[in-house]
Amino acid sequence: MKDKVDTAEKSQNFELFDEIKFGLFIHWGLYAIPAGRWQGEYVRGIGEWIMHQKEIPVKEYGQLAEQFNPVKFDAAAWAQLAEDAGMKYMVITAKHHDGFAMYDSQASEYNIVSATPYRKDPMKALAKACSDRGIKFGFYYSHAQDWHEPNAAGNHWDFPEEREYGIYLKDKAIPQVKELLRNYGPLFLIWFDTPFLLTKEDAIELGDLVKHLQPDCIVNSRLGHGQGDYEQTGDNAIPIQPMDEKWEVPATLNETWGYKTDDNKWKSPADLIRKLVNIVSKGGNYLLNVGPTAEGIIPEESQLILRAIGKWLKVNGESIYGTTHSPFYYDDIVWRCTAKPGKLYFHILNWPGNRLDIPGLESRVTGARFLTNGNSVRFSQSGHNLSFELPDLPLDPYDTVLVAEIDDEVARITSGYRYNDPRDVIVLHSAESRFQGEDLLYDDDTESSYNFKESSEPRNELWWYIYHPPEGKFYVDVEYSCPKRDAGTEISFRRGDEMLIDDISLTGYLKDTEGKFETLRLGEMTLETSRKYTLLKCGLKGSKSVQPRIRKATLTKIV
Ligand code: JFZ
Repeated sequence: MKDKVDTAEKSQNFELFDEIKFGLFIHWGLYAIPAGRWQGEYVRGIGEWIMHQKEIPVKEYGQLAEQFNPVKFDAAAWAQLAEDAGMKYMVITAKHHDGFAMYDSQASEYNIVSATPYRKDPMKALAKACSDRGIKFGFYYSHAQDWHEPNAAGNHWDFPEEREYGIYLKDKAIPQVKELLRNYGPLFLIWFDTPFLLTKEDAIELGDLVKHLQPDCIVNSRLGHGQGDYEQTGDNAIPIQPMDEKWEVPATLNETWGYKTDDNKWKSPADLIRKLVNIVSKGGNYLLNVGPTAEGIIPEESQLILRAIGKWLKVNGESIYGTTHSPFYYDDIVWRCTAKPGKLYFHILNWPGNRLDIPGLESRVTGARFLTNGNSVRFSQSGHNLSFELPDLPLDPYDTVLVAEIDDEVARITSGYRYNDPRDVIVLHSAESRFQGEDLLYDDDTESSYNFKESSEPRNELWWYIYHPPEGKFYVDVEYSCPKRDAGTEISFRRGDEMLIDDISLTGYLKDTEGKFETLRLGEMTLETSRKYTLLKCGLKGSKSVQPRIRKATLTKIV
């Protein structure tokens, strides 16, 4: 990772970022007023994009400011929610793509203090409430897209002309980033986004500006052009194996970032806790989003979900905070592992019955217990095979954590089982994919996804992110089941790049599997190491009903 702002090693915040794992993302702005409806009509897509989606003129959208009066906003309550959820940092939209500053800005009149009846700066209160509770505080700042400005990226309906990004950068983005760094105390991080238009020099300039004003403040990689301190993936996109570099998954609780009245597709605490564990076990952080209303209220559902996660973390936090990623490669979805010096935490996500087998550990286990109740766990170890005796049922509905003490500070793993050992077979579990589209469902019993309804954008697909992909040619096999009436459904398996553009596509046709799961070879596909990651997508076409199921895809190296 050359070319990065070279401060990561020195930054205390970066070290801390790696320890604290779990944060609260907040998307709050004028878009909370329409809340996903415009002129009485439901608007598709993420709520904070409504201006873009409906191509609302600046003049018209700007009038929303006159109504923005979040009298119920309570900074202490928001920070308290983060604390209750077990979250250790908070990132809030200082200015999103709509260009409206949610803080007191001298650089632009288009801000909450100058342009709304509220007339106060909620960010001041929030920065303080977080600091009072020891929660690290940072800002999201849209540095490239600004639909209010003729020279920024994004607004082609008011400003169809050529733009000069440099003007916007100099007149608005840089002055505002300076304000944020100067007026809100020490910032933990700045979260830039969608780096369109800006050159590498622009990205370096902004990055340097942050480090100049606050050397310890960290910056995410959406600053652009390979700059920034750490990577982040897309919404709920989780890499399939552990990685050494630091990364973060920003994710929604429903399907929008900014508040939308009609979005009730809440994820369950179970799903989110498992994702948190999965992410942390692979070396990432989880930044979970809430979208407060225009009155300043965080939706009740979001609060309930977050507090349920916090309850689990109260008991099991030891296995999350301050841990390092799994030393093991993952072949299945039964368990995940986090580590501390002399300890391995096995997170049992899919109960395997009375025994948990872990292959590949060279270190000797000296003791094991469940985190939930402290009861010791019987185990046996011979060679590199370790087995734990388990009760019939999980002790925790989400994730039963088992702590094993080992006789090494850092676990020694058998060659071939290490997290970064190259593999000739890559298994892509449905359960580990990102569900793209709004309809997909998952069934625990058959470990398969279903409900691949025909839809336009976004399509219903499973997406897998393979970071550091091995090089070579692979057979692509898909394990699926399909009832008679859906026989003939087309299945596609596509390779995409970081810009989500497909460059290879394989297709096949499902047959009636008479209720069983079968494997279909779709063809051959090449993977290249040169990419940051390989994105693989699998979807169905022409499925009239919701019945075909996909359990997993397997890539097998052709030698
Ligand atoms: C961006 C924003 O456009 C969106 O409104 C929200 O703020 C979100 C957190 O970030 O959307 C993105 C940007 C990048 C990816 C996905 C969504 N990505 O790289 O997959």
